[in-house]
Amino acid sequence: MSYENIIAEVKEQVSYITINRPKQLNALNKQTIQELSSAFKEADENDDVRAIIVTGSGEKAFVAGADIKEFADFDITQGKELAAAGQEKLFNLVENLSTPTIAAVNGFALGGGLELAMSCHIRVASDNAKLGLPEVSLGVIPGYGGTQRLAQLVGKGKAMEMVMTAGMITAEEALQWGLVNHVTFTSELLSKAEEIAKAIKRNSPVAIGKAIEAINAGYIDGVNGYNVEIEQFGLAFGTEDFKEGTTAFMEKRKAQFPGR
Ligand code: DAK
Repeated sequence: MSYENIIAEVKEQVSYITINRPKQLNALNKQTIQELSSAFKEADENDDVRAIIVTGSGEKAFVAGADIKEFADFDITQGKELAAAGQEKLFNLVENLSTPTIAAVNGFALGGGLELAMSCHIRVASDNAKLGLPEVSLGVIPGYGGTQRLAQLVGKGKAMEMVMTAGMITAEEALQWGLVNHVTFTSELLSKAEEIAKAIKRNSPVAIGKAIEAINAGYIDGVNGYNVEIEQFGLAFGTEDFKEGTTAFMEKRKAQFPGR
């Protein structure tokens, strides 16, 4: 599929999705959210793709937030509808993909940009990255899952402070707070994300999908994560990947997982 605001390509079983509006610091307008949604779905449905890396074009920003010019004149109903649609279409979609997603945060990750990074399963940041949820400085609150996912990642107290002050934290602080998994020099950001993707590629994609589902289940209200784990654990025994993984171990060779 061809896109206007993003670049999507697959190399060596990794899907690279690059948000490409550098003049607007890759701000997320409606069309970009739609394109990202399609690209993530397309990558997840491609059996050849074992990991997805999402990043921003240029050296300055991952994503500097939702496009302020677009939502400036919204009313209450539009705000609510668009938050619900956006969460469903992109942010919840990404969090629940069975293909691992890695955000390579190359600069500003603000508002909707940080919310996108937080929807991903893993985050790597360049040392010049600045992260924040500045929504209250505009008179709104984070609307793409930020109030929930930030508290899950850094704890309630730090989330409260970040949201209320609308301040930005550095990559190093984000690392200390557990908001990102790794910090690298800017020039090494993509290779660090690729190194993680490479390690993931060695393992069973079916088992990874089940593990993602079980981990996420613990954060869904009313769902018992342990029960989901038991269910998914049991189902794993019926997969070709399980047969291949155990056979390869006994034959002292590397497993070649069929992904079924
Ligand atoms: N939206 C639109 N344009 C943006 C933008 C954004 N979020 N961020 C930057 N730009 C544009 C600037 O307007 C500027 O465009 P020109 O003036 O050159 O045409 C260009 O990108 C370069 O930006 P600056 O000149 O400002 O660059 P600086 O290096 O001086 O500053 C900055 C970088 C990141 C500190 C600054 O650009 C900045 O403060 N940007 C805004 C950050 C921000 O507040 N982001 C929005 C967070 S709130 C919703 C759901 C969710 C949300 C909203 C609605 N609904 C469901 C309705 C979420 C909201 C947010 O994300």
